[in-house]
Amino acid sequence: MNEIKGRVINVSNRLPVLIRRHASGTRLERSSGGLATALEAGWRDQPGVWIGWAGATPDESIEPLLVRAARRRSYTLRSVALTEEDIAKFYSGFANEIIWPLFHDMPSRCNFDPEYWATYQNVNRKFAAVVAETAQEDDFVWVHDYHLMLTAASLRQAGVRANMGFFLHIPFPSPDIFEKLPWKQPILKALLEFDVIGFQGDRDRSNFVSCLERLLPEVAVERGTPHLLVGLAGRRSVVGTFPIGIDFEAFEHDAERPEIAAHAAEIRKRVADDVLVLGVDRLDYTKGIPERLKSFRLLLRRFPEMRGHITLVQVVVPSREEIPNYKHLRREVELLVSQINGEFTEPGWVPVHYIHRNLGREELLAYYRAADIGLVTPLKDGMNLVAKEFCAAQIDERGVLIVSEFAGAGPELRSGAIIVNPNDFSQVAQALYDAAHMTAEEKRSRMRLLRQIVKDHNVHRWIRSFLQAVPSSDQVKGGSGSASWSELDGATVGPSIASSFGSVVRVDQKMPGVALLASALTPRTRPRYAMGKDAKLHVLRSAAGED
Ligand code: ADQ
Repeated sequence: MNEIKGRVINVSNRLPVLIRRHASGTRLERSSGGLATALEAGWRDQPGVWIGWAGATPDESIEPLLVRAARRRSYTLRSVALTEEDIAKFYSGFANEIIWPLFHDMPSRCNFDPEYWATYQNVNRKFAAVVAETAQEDDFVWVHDYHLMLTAASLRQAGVRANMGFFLHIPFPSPDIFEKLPWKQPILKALLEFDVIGFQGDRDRSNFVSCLERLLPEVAVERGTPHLLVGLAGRRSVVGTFPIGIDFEAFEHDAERPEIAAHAAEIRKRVADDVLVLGVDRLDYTKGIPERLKSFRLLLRRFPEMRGHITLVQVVVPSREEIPNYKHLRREVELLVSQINGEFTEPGWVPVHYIHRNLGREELLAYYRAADIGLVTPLKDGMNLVAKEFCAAQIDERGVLIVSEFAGAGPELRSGAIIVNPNDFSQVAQALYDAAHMTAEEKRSRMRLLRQIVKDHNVHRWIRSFLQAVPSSDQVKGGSGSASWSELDGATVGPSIASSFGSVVRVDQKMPGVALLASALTPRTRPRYAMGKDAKLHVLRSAAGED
C-alpha cells in the first residue's frame, strides 16, 4: 500500500454537475446515474479535483459556472471540452453503442463503427491532456469507467509519473464476448497502464483475467488474496474486486425526516391497502424493464386473486435518448404499460403507475419508504445502487427486496433478498407472490440483515479499499522495488488519504495485500509469500517466458 501524499484527482466522463442550455439561458443541474451519485456522496468533504465533461459544448460561459458549483464542494472542478462530433462518436458511439452493450453481454446491439474508435482514442487523449496539466507526481489519478479506458496510456506517453487507478462501474464480459471487439488488444494493453484496476464483482475480475490469458499471452498473472497482480513489459498492476456502496447514513437519515414520512404516507394513501411494488431505473435496455412488466402481467394472469390488490409503480429516468436503441425501448415499455393497464384495470385500481421523469431526492426516498417490494431485475448490471438505496430507506423494515442474480448487488445481498433470474418471468411472478404473502417477522429479519450489509459496505469503505490497494511507484515499475510487496504484510496504513475515508485501517494480517509478480524475478530470487489459505501462487506465463 502506498501512502498517497498528494491529492486524489477523479476523472470521469461527466462531472457531478451538468451545464444545460435552455431558451432562458444556461443552467447548472446535477448529473444523474449511479457513478455520479456514488462518487459525489463518497467524496463529500474530501479535497481534490474532479475532471470531466460539463455537458455543454465549449464556450467561455462554462468556467464561471463551474467555479460557482465548486464553491459548495470541497474539491475543484475542471472541465474537458468536447465537440458535438466527439459527443456523437465517443459518448453516444463508442461508449454507448459498443462498450455498453458488449460489456452487458448484448453484442447484437453493438454498432462497431471504425470511426467511433478513432474518436474514442482522440477523446481519451483530450481527457489525458487536462489531467496532465493538473496532476503532480504525488497525486493519485483515479479514472472511472468504460469511457476512459485509454487515459493512463496517454498519460504515460506524456511522461506523467503519478500513480493511476481505474474502476469499471459496469460488468466485464467473458472472453467469448470481449473478443468480438475489434480493438480488444489495444484496450487490454491500455488498461494495464493503470497501477490498480478495480471491478465490481469477482466474476468481472475473473473475466478480465481470462481475457488477458486468452488475448495477451505475454502477460504474467499472479493470484494472491485479496488481489491479483498482472504484469506486462516491466509494469505491474494490482487487479481487485471493490463492490461499490452508497452513503447509507445519509439515505437513512433523510428517510427518517418527517416530511419524507408524510410524503410516503400520501403515496400509500393513493394505493390504499394494495401491495406497492416499486421499480426505479434509468430507461436502459440492460435494466430489464420490459421483462419486469411481462413478469408482473404473468402474476396478474396466474394469480387472479392479486388483481385489485397489487400495484406496480415503475419510475424511469430518461436516458441516452439520442441513441436509436433507447428510443425503441421507450416505445416498447410504454406499449406494455398500456397493454397491461388495458387488460386489467378495474374501477378504482390501475395496475401499473408509470412515471417517466427524474425524481427529486425527497420524492425518491418517499417512494422507497412507501414500497412493500423493491423489484430490481436488470438483465445485467455492474452493481445497481437502487437495490441498496431501497434497503437504506426502509427504516420501518417492512419491505422485501427482489433482486436479479445478474446484478452485482445479487450475490452481495443474497442472504436477505429474494434472488431471481429476470428472464424467468414465472420465477419473478412467483417471487412477487411470495413477497406479498411474507410474514411481517420474516420481512423484518431479512430487511434487518440487508440493511446491515449495505451499511457495512458503504461508499466510504469502497473508496478506502480502492485507495489502499494503490501500490508504491517502485512496486509497479518492477526491478529492485519488488521486495517491498512482502513488507506490506500486517502494515498499518499511515495518515494517508485512504484513512481519511474512515478510521485508520489495518491491512489484513493474512493477506499480503498483493503478492509479488513473479515475472519480474528470476526463479532464484523469487520469494514465497504467505497466501490466503485457498490462494496458491500461480504464474501462468512470465514476461521472460520462463513457464
Ligand atoms: P447506473 O447504470 O446509472 O450506474 P444504478 O447503480 O442503478 O445504475 O444507479 C442509478 C442511480 O440513478 C441511482 O442512484 C438512482 O437513485 C438514480 N435514479 C434512477 N432512476 C431515477 C429517477 N427516475 N429519478 C431519480 N433518480 C433516479 C452505473 C452502473 C451500475 C453501478 C453504478 C455505480 O451501471 O451497475 O451500480 O454505475 O457504480
